[in-house]
Amino acid sequence: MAAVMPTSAPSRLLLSGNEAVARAVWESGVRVAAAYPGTPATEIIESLARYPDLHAEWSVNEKVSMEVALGASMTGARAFCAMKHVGLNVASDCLMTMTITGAYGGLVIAVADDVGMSSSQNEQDSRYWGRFAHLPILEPADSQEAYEMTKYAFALSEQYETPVLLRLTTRICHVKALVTVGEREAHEPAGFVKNPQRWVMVPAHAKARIPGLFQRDEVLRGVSETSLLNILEPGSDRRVGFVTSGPAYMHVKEAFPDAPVLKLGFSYPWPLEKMRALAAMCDQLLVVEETELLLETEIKAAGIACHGKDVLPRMGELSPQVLSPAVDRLLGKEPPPPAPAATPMKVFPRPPTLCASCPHMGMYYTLSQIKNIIVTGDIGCYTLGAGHPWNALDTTICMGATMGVALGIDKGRGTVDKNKRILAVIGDSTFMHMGMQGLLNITYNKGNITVLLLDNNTTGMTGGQATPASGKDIHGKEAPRVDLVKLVEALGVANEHIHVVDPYELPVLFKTVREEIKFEGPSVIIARRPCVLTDGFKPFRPYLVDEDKCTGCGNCIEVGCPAIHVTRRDKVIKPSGKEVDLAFVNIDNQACTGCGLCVQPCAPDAIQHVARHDIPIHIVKT
Ligand SMILES: Cc1ncc(C[n+]2csc(CCOP(=O)(O)OP(=O)(O)O)c2C)c(N)n1
Repeated sequence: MAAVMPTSAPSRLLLSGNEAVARAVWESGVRVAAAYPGTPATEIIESLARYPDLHAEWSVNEKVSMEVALGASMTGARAFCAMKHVGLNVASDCLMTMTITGAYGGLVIAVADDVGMSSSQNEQDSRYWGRFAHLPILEPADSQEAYEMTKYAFALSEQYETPVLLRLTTRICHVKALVTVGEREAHEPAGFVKNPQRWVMVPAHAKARIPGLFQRDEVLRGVSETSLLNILEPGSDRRVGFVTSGPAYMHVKEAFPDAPVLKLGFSYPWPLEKMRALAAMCDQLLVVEETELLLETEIKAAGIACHGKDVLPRMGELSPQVLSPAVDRLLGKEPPPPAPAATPMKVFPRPPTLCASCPHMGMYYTLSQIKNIIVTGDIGCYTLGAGHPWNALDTTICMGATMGVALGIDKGRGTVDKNKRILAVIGDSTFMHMGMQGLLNITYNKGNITVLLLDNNTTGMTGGQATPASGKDIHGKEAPRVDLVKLVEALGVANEHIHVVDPYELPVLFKTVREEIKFEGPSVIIARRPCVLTDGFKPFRPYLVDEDKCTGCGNCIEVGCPAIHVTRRDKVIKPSGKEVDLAFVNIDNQACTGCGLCVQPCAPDAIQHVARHDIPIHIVKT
């Protein structure tokens, strides 16, 4: 388990933006903090869980985490939830009504946009949610600001009874800097006060509160106008002035240190008078915002001329290298020719792939060998099954979509697909998050689908967080463990069509999948083996290849294990005249953990255990 955070203030700590937010949440006297993991926000709650005197939890999804935070806020406690950008889509049903009830105890929502899509299925601009939900948005530009703005957000939330959105991006979340910190302040909740007009959102009550929402917008506009978080830096080179927020501010300062800048820390509602003042002092205005053209559109609507996405890209980070040529164009300068590309270093291609011995490989190897199937996928490490060498997934949309999409294909298919079997793949954490409803929908609507539930006992993709199916809580302590077989049965799958299999046992896997796809109705195959990166995984003796026996057939390569490498290629002409490629292999026994998956398709029996004395020290766990 992670070390406990130092709580007495050493005054300066080296913190990532995520850790700085966590520190500020703790110092703000928050009692309840909830999240579902998602890059780049995951470490906020992981870090927070290491502080004392507050309840931190992994909720099953982002909507639930927001509801938990709201419930705590209703008692007057300070509350917090964190999520990645797509998580806010999931939580949005709560968000859009929570904005009407407002907050009682300070309520802050940290949302982290994956600008540049380092680990997400899409790129989204969460600033839309602030506008949509009439919520103030704060945007830090570094770790110190992440800390300070988080603290301010709780005060703002309580003063105006509004949830506050803290918009982070990957760069803020993960970059470390020194942060001056303080101590935890006591914050005792006043208690839940029954008030149906406020907390029971039936139409009559909600209608009465909506005008308050618009009034709050106006009040917050005034607050933003005078906020010290919105800084107008006059600069000396007045040819182009910049409007910017978040980490883009740092990029502007790096590229144009002498230019006037309006830095928006309180970025919504934004300060109109300060904007006018900036426009008046420079020849042209450039809005540097990641990623959509929100400010630009609103500034233009306010009658202030500006440039933005006419010269800047609408996706990815706006680094100094991106900004400089755009400003050259505004100034009528020919941008300098791009520097001659350095000869790229020859690097062996390393596409993302599953880990050596990943239990998901057994399932994907199986699927890759079965013809006439359509396989819907979902989000997790197992999304990599769409790639080489398995090419086993036909769809991937968003968390939990696999079963809805599978049912749609089942019900929508015509004669062309009539004889195809449909399978839906999902991971255990994703199943808990949003998958259960999809399965219930399949059983209720009599879908003809085989669900492959890949239970690796963790949330692998985001670094191995606990789930209700892992029997551990956020602190690594024992927690009630949901029984997936009983759960699946309760969702309407007949017991004889629920199987628990070991994904390392290929013959059993093949047989079970083949049998269940013949069945006309819903079935679930739970492939159970712990993720190789978690404590639950126990390695076996590694293997290597007897090169005298290897015939170069390449069957083992199709398993997809990165511990297998090709040592030599050749070609043979078969008696039929057909030319066949051969790939002779060996196994990196530093990486191999002895799962035995590659041994099973090896016809010449060339894969053998490493002799005991050759076992590398680092994989021998006690
Ligand atoms: C709405 C949403 N929330 C969070 C994430 C981040 N995320 C991606 S996959 C995943 C869960 C993966 O766990 P699991 O389903 O158990 O599969 P594994 O990675 O262990 O194979 C999470 C939390 C996301 N992409 N979308």
